[in-house]
Amino acid sequence: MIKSVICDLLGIRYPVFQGGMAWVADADLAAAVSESGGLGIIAGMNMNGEQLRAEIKKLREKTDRPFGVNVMLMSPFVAEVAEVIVEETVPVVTTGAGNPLTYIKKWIDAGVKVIPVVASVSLAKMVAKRGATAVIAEGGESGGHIGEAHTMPLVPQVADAVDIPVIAAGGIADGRGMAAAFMLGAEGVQLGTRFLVAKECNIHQRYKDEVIKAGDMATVVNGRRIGHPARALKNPFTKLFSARENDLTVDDEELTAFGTGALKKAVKDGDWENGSFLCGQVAGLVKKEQSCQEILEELVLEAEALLKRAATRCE
Ligand code: TUI
Repeated sequence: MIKSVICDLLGIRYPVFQGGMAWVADADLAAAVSESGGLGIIAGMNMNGEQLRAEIKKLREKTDRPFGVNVMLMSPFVAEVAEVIVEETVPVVTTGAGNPLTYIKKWIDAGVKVIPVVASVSLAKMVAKRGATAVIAEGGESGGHIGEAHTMPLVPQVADAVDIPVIAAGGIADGRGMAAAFMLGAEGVQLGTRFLVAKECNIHQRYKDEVIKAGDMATVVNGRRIGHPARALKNPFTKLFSARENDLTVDDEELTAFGTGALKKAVKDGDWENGSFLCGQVAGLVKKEQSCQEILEELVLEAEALLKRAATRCE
């Protein structure tokens, strides 16, 4: 059994988080992950306060295990979502795509454990000083909105810089990635792409099929020009987006408008022509639909075997 301080801190069996993927991570997915021993996380991104409250209620009807809510700091609903987290005493909040300092004290005072996603050492140090329970160091191999650093250099530098546990994210889909993350100094891992194809994940079947079909070169990053680089499966939408991004007669506002609503089209309609199928570089490692229980058990068993074998590699 892999031992980690993060399991004791959060009251979970496996040191595995499911990423709080916008439009994807609902109560069904998060409850299945938490019920299977990981930390299920509801995405607050695409919901207003009352929608989030309903999703939390739904999760609590399915499991009494700890869970998290992800706050996407660029969401138009960030203030009301932050308030609902306090009112519902959500056990864990993760944040992404920005600096969460405005909300950290309010959440900690309400007894919420705060675990921000950081893409740099400087933000990791800042949130550690303000009382974060842990940080998620997410590398640019991830799907969705990404920072500049990648997982291999980012995780050990963050681990060296802070005294709180580090969860590694970005580029992890199996036990090999999990074992490697522990070698880099992580105390846990967060996976998004692998959970896209979980049986309990309610996205359109076309999205799952495209992830399963994808190979090592299947993703592309767009949106740097508008300050929101995001990794997605290459498709007609990313091709057109990229052409417009490189066309200086298209202004930033127009480019932003072109991307708006594209993730929903992928998740809800499986619209391959017009949708943004956010996905990590590990898509090529994701081969089949499985239950969350199967994913977690396979992941942890593989990692344990590798870490045990690693101990016999040296005399
Ligand atoms: O947030 C994510 N991934 C996301 S959010 C999202 S919603 C969206 N939909 C369409 C287009 C764009 C976004 C989809 N995927 N991951 C966490 C994450 N946070 N990755 C990188 C960061 C990050 C970057 C910079 C965190 C902090 C940061 O610091 C900025 C600062 O102000 O210091």
